Amino acid sequence: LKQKGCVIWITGLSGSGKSTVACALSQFLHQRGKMCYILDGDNVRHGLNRDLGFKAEDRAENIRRIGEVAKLFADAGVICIASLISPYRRDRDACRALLPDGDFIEVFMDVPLQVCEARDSKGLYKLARAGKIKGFTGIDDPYEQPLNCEIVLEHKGGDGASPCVMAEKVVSYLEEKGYL
Ligand code: GGZ
Repeated sequence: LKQKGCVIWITGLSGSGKSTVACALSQFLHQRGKMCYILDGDNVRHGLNRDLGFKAEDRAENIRRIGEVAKLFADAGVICIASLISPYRRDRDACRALLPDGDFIEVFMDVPLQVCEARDSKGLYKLARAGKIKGFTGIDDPYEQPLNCEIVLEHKGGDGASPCVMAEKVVSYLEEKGYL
């Protein structure tokens, strides 16, 4: 009996917590004996996508390739978690169109820019504000938030929503839809 694969596509600003939620989610899925695999933009850019930068056409190609690879994983029955900024709606929609209805689950990290910027774990926002990185998403490059995504993970002040709580919300969705 083949397990049912799908793609969990996590989109949001740099520093919004995509990778952290992806990691927590993959741990929950492993605990349940489900095969899953994380395709993280930042990691894939070191290998498969090392020829790509951050102009719109390069981001589009980064997203396209990750979408195609994610589809292969889903075809193989794996839950593939893709976490990348994927700032353009049309690029995300093109990935959605690769998969059968329901198998592309778009998750929006709804975290205000100010919160991401205050975290600035890699110091990239500071560099972008100083003009040392050009075309940084949210600063001088666009981010188009989803209009009709399957799941919204909202930032709440204080200890409102930890990465684990957010990942559990995705797990519940997968249960509800019969992927778990
Ligand atoms: C956005 C950039 C940029 C620019 C470098 N704009 O927080 P991070 O550091 O670790 O993750 C970001 C990563 C974005 O790669 P993605 O593949 O997710 O982007 S996209 O989906 O738009 O193709 C950030 C770092 O790379 N980074 N320059 N100009 N983020």
